[in-house]
Amino acid sequence: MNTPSGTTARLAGFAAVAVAVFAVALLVGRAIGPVDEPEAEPVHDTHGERISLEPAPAAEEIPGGLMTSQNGYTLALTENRADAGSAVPVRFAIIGPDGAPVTSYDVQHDKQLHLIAVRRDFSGFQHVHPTLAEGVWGVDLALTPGTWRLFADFKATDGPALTLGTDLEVRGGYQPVPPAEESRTATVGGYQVTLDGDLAAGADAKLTLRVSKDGEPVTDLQPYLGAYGHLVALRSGDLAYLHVHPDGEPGDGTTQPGPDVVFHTSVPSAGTYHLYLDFQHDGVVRTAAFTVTAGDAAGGTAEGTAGGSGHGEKHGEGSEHGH
Ligand SMILES: [Cu+2]
Repeated sequence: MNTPSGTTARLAGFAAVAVAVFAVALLVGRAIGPVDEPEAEPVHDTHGERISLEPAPAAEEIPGGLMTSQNGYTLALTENRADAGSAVPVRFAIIGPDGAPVTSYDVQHDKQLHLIAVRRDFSGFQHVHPTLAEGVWGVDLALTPGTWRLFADFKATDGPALTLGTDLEVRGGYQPVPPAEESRTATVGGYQVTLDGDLAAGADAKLTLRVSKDGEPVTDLQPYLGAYGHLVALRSGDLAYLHVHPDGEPGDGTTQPGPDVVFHTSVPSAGTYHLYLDFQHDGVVRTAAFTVTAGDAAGGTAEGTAGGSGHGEKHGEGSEHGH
């Protein structure tokens, strides 16, 4: 099967890939930065060869969470297998460029490290803040059987802001849930949250999340980790991770504590995204979940969204967790 010419073709293919990877590395090196900081405008090369109607190379917008190791830092679970349960201890370390667990972190959004855990079929989501003891982070997670993706969002002192991802296999009878339908209304703990706005690949999108309770707009949201809301977007398929913070900050004189929380974000490609909004009210942090489809860069809507918004019968799942 491996004829010499086939081998040559394959080698040529590898060379092309190597060049592409190198280009990606360059682009990432330039574009890298905290994914969660709202940028005034998306990073776009304005050199002549890129001013065209062709879609820009995807490499420009490589999101976080896809890699276990990056820039010399590695997310290492103490054990990558776990039992199911409502409070399963999970421990991990961030191994630094020197091969030792990182013990010094910069605080970002009130915490040294943010851990997001999501089952790969999107049937579970947790955003928690582990505690650090001698380089080892520990936290209890509520885990159901299946494969969970864990995202560690952190900045080691003197290191870059990173989001690393790794898988945790949870034992037991795994029942994958059906793919979520488009859903722009979430009900959680007596609250209803609606999502307005459309995602488009490579283009800035304004998303407005409105929180109400018993039919009344909630106008006294509480700051949670320095904002009235935190939005995590995960791409269907590979769980590429985007962490978005809203426009304005509590106490800045203009930002209202609800009912609307406004986000600006740009997703890297067309397709389905799962969005999770953390918000705090009456001392409890709740998570509202949505599923939306991003259109292509030209502003069109990807196929499969003919049902339109608000059509899905299946409302976003929600969760409550105290902090
Ligand atoms: Cu966090």
